[in-house]
Amino acid sequence: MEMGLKRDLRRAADTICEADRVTIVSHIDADGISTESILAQALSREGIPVSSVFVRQLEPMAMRHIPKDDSLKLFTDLGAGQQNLLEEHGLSADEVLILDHHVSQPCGTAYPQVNCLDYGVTRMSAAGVAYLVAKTIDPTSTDLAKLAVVGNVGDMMARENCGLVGPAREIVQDGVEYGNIIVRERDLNCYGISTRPVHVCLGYCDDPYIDGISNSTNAALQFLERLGVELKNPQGGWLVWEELTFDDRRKIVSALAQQLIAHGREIDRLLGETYIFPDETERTPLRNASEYATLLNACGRWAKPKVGGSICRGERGDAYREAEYMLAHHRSVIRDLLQYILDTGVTELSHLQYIHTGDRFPDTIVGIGAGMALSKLDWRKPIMVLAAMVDEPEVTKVSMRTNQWALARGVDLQEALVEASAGVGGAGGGHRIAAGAFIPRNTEEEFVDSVNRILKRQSAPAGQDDS
Ligand SMILES: [Mn+2]
Repeated sequence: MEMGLKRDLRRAADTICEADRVTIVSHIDADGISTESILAQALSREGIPVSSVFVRQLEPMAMRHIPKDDSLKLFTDLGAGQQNLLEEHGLSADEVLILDHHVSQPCGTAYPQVNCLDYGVTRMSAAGVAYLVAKTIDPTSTDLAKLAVVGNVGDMMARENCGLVGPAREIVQDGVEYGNIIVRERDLNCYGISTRPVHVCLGYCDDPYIDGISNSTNAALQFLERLGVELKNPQGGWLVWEELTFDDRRKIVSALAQQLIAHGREIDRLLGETYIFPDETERTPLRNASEYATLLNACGRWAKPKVGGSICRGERGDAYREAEYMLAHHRSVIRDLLQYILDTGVTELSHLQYIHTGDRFPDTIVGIGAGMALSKLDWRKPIMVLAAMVDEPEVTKVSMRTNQWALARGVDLQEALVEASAGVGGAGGGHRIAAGAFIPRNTEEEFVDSVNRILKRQSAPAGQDDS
């Protein structure tokens, strides 16, 4: 590991261990929830009193949830980009510690921070940083690596390379050695390997897009039946991918590869690493990292991050049942949103496509819908979804998504939204591939045009005048 990162981790561990009590302020997504759980458990084991606050994002309205007391405020999966807000809130450098993986925006106060981006680690999330801090506090806490893998996968850190890489991959190894993670290398790169019948799993798979299979569970079933693999258990129930024999999995994968090649598509995204948790019940969403992350995201989306936190701490009773219910609800609302976007259609500009969903869907889920819709629309153009916020009628929430293809051509949504929102008196942030903003409602048109102009500038070849 990079020496500077190691030094920052040691410093963070010392700061935490010297604290009389700690308040964790974390984000409500899978990464933020698993991060909070890793740290809360690590601190409890050291006998340090800890309480937690979850926020949708660190913005002025959210600051009132942060207690004015003498506890160490541990900002996790957020904070790096909002240091001026901490300063405005009157927090001093010695009562704050930031553990984050988002782009840092320093301010007058030098807040201590561990940020993997500072060391060129772009494929690790806050849960990875939190785990490394926990392991620095107590090297035997490798049982928590599993939650770090959930957070990393939940934050799409395994997407680009079809598996975790760098320090995030080293964390996987800790879990393998502890015994609560099994790595399947070159496994099917498809969501739902532990809970969905195989044809459903394949029918919903769109990365890679498999002609004649993606978007049709019926066609997927016929495809599988032709291969003569065993799809049902002796009781007549559908097997899930994880339960298929090695030979049947291999037979299906090679047939899928042939199908991709026959349609002139790349096969490089067909296989990926999957992370299975042998200590969890089979055929549940807790059984692998990506489904576990989705379960936690569902808790966050319905504003119940602490339910997710209980699950991360091992609760398998009421909290688990409640999360399962939210997961089912979550999927159906996202399906409705996706269908709404496809039915209504987007407005196309030269360098982006957008749609306004009004107040039909919770603003917290429009980003997910945007990402899903992109693969079914013109995937070359980034998609923007604008949504009204029920509790703040003067504000519009903006979510944007793009893909690796556009990133390779210079697109940077984070930059575009930060710049365009600043121009209309709003605020934006995120990542190159997925970003969001809050803007005054009466600036929507101007904002959309401005983002389009910035995207045009970004995709122009260097040196060429794009005027
Ligand atoms: Mn994160």
